[in-house]
Amino acid sequence: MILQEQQRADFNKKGLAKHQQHFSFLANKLEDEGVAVQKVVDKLAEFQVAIPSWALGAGGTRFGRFSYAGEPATLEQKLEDIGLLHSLTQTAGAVSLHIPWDVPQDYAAVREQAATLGIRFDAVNSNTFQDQKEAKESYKFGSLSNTSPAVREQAIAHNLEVVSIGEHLGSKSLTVWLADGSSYPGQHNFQKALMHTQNSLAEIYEKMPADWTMFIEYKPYEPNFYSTVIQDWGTSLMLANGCGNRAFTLVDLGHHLPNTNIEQIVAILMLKGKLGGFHFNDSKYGDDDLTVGCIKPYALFLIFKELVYGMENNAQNPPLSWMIDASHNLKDPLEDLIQSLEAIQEAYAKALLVDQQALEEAQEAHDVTACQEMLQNAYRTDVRPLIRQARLQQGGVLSPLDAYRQLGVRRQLIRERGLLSVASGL
Ligand code: LRH
Ligand code: MN
Repeated sequence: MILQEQQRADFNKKGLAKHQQHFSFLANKLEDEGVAVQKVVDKLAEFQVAIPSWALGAGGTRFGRFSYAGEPATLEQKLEDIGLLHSLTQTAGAVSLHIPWDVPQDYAAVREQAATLGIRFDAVNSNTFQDQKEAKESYKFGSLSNTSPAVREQAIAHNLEVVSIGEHLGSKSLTVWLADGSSYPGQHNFQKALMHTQNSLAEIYEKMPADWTMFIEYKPYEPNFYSTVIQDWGTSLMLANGCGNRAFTLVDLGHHLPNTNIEQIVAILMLKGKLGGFHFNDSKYGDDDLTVGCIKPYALFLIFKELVYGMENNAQNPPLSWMIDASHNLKDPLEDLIQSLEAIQEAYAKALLVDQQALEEAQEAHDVTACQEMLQNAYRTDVRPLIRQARLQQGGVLSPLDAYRQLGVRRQLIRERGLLSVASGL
């Protein structure tokens, strides 16, 4: 389903006057406080988040999966859905593919469709946490860290195949997440597992095109429940340093033990110039892959406060890859993604309101209360008129979720695809 320009304009007509009233009120207030409002709006307008190709259908858990009607059953239908998200929000102009869940059948056609929809190919993800039917070796006991050279070679070859698929689409980065680990004490030789992983990653890194980057994603547990080879940011950083200056860490918000100070990790990684990208989601307990900002919105704001500081002060850190990594067990996947995109833009907009210089002066003066108040004032600002203005500026709609519902998108998708179409992915 493609949304026509006129449909978006008609939809916006109703709310335009009220928006302009809200926007000018907020803009005047912020300008009085010294905020360059148009600069904030422009930054929001250029901010693009990659949509995970594996999260456009209903997700599931080991206790079951409840499919969602009208799911995209092909890569082409997934790109169509991302195109629709982008036409509504103007902030979803990229896709992150997961291989082999989304192997393009016709590269030229997929490239052309994506270009027409204004979607670029961000990082491609390898998958050595599931065995493929025709595979000679099994990843049951690990992949790049496996004690068996044959298994490691198979996993290395798969990662290089993923890179070549990405090359055909114009992607420039590979994301490696390993389920490798152990579930029982004594099962693993920790040192050998890490050395095999380092050497395997180095081999992939050496064979990647010279203009490609590697993102190494860490996770403390699941599917292994005693140890994970790449368990935390320090291990990911060490492995990235072991590969070279085109290897970086990837922070998935759900991959931290309870109460971990993720914003401090972000600050350290940016200072070291080794933060490559993000997988945005939210969680209450484990890697719950819930809608961004639905459980800990203040924590997300604090993370963006460090990202804004880093983007202004750490030229040594490359531009970041922004991606969502969520799983939709209960809600319409597209509505869930619209909510996540809104929450990400909101956290970013609030972080852009922080007067970094005034904050630094208060920090130097140990005026703790003033430091806290500056952050909370920014966080307590309703920035939604700024986000709407950025969308409007790019040709999007004022309220994507309302438009999605009022335009009956899901009903249309069900008419086109039927009730039983199932999307590949998690
Ligand atoms: C692992 C992970 C990783 C993906 C997978 C779909 O939990 O976050 O990023 O490969 O989810
Ligand atoms: Mn992830």
